[in-house]
Amino acid sequence: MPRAPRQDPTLQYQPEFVSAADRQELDAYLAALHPLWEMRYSTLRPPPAGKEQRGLLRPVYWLGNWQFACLGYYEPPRRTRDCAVRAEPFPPVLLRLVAEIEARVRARFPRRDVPPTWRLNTCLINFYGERQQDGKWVDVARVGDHRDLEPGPVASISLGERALFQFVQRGPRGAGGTRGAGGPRSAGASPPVQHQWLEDNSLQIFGGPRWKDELLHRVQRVEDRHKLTLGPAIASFRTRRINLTLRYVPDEDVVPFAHLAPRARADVADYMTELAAHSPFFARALAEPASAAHAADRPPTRRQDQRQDQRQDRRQDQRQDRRQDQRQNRRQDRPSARSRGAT
Ligand SMILES: O=C(O)CCC(=O)C(=O)O
Repeated sequence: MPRAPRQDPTLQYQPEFVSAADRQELDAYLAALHPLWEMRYSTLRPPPAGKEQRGLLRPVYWLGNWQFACLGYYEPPRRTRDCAVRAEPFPPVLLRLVAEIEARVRARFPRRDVPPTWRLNTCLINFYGERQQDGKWVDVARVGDHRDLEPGPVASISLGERALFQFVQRGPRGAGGTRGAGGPRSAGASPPVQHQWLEDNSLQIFGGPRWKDELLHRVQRVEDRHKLTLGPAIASFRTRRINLTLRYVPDEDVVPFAHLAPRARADVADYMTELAAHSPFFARALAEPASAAHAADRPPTRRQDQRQDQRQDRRQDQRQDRRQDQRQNRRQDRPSARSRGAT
């Protein structure tokens, strides 16, 4: 299996990125978090046609903005409203690490691959491990094939047991995933085109059209060599790896909980209540009165919900068709590798 090309600035790997002192600070910060087990779809209505309700494979915590799975993940230009809910700021140790990563990206990435306003203002913290289900411990330490749709490079810091991270070709339309902490396709379906073992304290950065758009990525498995139990304590779960994925969501797309549309607010109210029980930030957000813009709105009826889902599905299909046509046209216009070499 090919390893990451070392000269490509849009795919970087650095072992031992996190110093011992920063690691200690990170561990203390993480140990005090209260991650959530989210459901993939809203529990207030049936899942979209052809989809099944399910829990995510792992508990998560978001910083900067929280992309609740049931609101659909941030997916510009299709979905940018009411899906990135303002969340707690980064702790000082993460701000320092982020400054270093941003400087590295600006120094090494081609300018065309870094949007002018790009900065790492969003962090998804994934907790990987095994879960107790019906009295048995079940390994759920993986993520299915998906893309991260936020604009610009994505960086990820790995802590704990090492993980096998793979890039894979996108499958035929409809078969491959777009997004999701949990992944629409199970890990392992298609052969990898690139892999990297992500070690304890390492940093990986990827961006540009190849790694962000053309390929999907996944976490195939996480080793269990050291029998680690990382904090925080999570009921019926043993964490052996924590990954912090850093991304960029434009500020104008991050919405305070009080400004969410009524349907979205209702969808995430229980999660907000759970978060608020452990976090002054979320307690304040929950106590804020709903924005005047939405206070008078009624939640949509079930039929309106269904129509909206259908419209979104249709628009996504049309966009995928267009993208596929464009790719095909580009391929036809392009001289083949051999003919390029001959000119
Ligand atoms: O855990 C990792 O290394 C990657 C996580 C990931 O792919 C994601 O959060 O989108």
